[in-house]
This record gives sequence, structure tokens and C-alpha cells, in this order.
Amino acid sequence: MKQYLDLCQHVLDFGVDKSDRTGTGTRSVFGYQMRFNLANGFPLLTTKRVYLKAIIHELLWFINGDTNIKYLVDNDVKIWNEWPYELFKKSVDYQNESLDEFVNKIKEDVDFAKKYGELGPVYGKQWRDFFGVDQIKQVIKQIKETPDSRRIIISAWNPSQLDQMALPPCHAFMQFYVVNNKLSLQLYQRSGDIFLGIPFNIASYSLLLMMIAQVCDLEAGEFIHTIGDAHIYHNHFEQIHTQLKREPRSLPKMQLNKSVKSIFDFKFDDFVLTDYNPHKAIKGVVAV
Ligand code: THF
Repeated sequence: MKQYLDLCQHVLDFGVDKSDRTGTGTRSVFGYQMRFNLANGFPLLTTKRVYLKAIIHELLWFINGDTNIKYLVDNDVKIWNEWPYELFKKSVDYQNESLDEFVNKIKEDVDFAKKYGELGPVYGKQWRDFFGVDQIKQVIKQIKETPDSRRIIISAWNPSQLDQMALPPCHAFMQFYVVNNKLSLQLYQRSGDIFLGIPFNIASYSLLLMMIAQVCDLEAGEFIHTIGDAHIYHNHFEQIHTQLKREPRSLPKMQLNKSVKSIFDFKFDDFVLTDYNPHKAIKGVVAV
């Protein structure tokens, strides 16, 4: 995926070193755009192995309107664990449990999960119930009934609820566009962690585009990814350099179960990825 490697090189060359909320330090540019034509294959990075299982579960979890990490934990998806753990550490019930012990309690104790697995009104809540508006349903209706509309939008950014969220949305605003029987999706992401988050976000929104296209009887066109603060954490430089030395390989193919007709009926097994032959996985620490 040349687009991703170009982004990495651009930020290394033209980015400015900038401190951040997490105290890790980043190199950052403000404003960057990538385009992925879904006809060219499924845009899953090939310069490292990306864990698609987590991406699918996370997306189904968003679409379901869920904001509690229990579903993810039960499916061994770890990507959201750090944030509720940080909140738990500040609570009266915290007795020096490690992250692993915390996650085990979420898995085994339903009441504990209810209390401490909650992220607040994050993506799932805003997508499905933004002060009573089911934005997923609304957008699908608009795409079917008024495909020329320039108002086909989902916003996860709800200013009046930001203070209740464990983390304000990074991928905050999406717009859909229909032309020549093709559906395209542009995402505005206010903040993008280029090594860990961005590969997930590209794959996740490309999947969402394919799913919505299918239930609207359209082809998937382009996923356009617009990023505000695009940054490489200083402790990810080596991982980025490793990928820049690797030769990108041909993209895999993603097949959705064609019999699914409602966005709310997709299940984990309805997604089949083939021809994915990435370079080896690369580890990196997530900044919280
Ligand atoms: N915060 C930061 N600092 N980076 C992010 O990418 C990020 N997200 C979400 C919310 N806050 C963020 C969480 N998404 C991983 C991937 C996505 C995440 C968080 C973490 C991650 O650690 N991925 C590893 C391991 C995956 C695994 O095997 O479980 C990887 O190698 O890809 C961006 O939306």
C-alpha cells in the first residue's frame, strides 16, 4: 500500500516534533489525505501483518451501539482495554490489579464489567443514538432515497458529551457520496496514530463502506481518508523505518456474505479475507 508508505515518509520528512497529551512525543503534520479505490483490492497493510479479527469485531461492536469493552474482551480483542483500566485505577475499588487481572475480571464478572467496562457515550452510542437519532439507519435511508444529497453524514463528535467519554472520538465525521452506482466514503479523523491506529482505521472504514454499499445495492467506490493531526510517536520510528524498507505486496481480497441485506445482520463469519500475504507483524506500544 503505497499510500500508507507515502504518508509515513511525508511525516518523517516534513513533520514537526511536537509534544502530546500522553507525554510520549510525536512527529506530526496537520492535514493529509489518502484515497483507496476498493476495486484495487482490500486496503489492509502488507508491510506488516494487521490483526483483521480485531477490526471486524470492533466494527460490529460500533454498529451494535455497544460502548462496553466486555464484548471485545469476550472475543479476545484487546485494543480498547487500556482506557477503562486507567479509569478503574482512579476508582475506590482499585487494589493494585494489573491490566491482565482487570481484563480477567471484565471477562468473568458481569457486574464488574457493567461498572468498569464502560467507555461512556463513544462511537457506538453516537452512531446509533445521537440524542435519539440513529445515524446509521438515517444514512442508509438517505443513500437509498436521495443518493445525490450532500448531507449524508454521520458524526461521532458530540461536543456536549465529550467529557463523559473515556476518549473523545478520533475518527469523528464521515460523509457518503453516490455517483455511477458507486458509493464512496470520506472520513475526517482529527488525530491519527500512524503506526498503530491508521492501518486499523483504513481497514475498518473500508469494510463499513463495503457493508453499506451492499445493503444499498451499490458498488463500493473509494474510501477517502482525511487526517487532521497525523503523527508518528517517537517510540514507533523504528517500526516505521522497518516498513519503509519492505516491499509492499499485492492487496488481499475481501468477500462479504452476499445474502446479508441489513447492516445490522452482519456476523463475524460473514467476512472472508483471501490472498493476504503480509510481511511479519511488528510490535509497538500504545500511548494512552
Ligand atoms: N490511541 C492511540 N494512542 N493510538 C490508537 O491507535 C488509538 N486508537 C483507538 C483509540 N485510541 C488510540 C484504539 N485503537 C491498537 C490498535 C488500535 C487501537 C488501539 C491499539 C494496537 O495495539 N494494535 C496492535 C496490536 C493488535 C492486537 O494484536 O491486539 C497492532 O500491532 O496493530 C485508534 O483508533
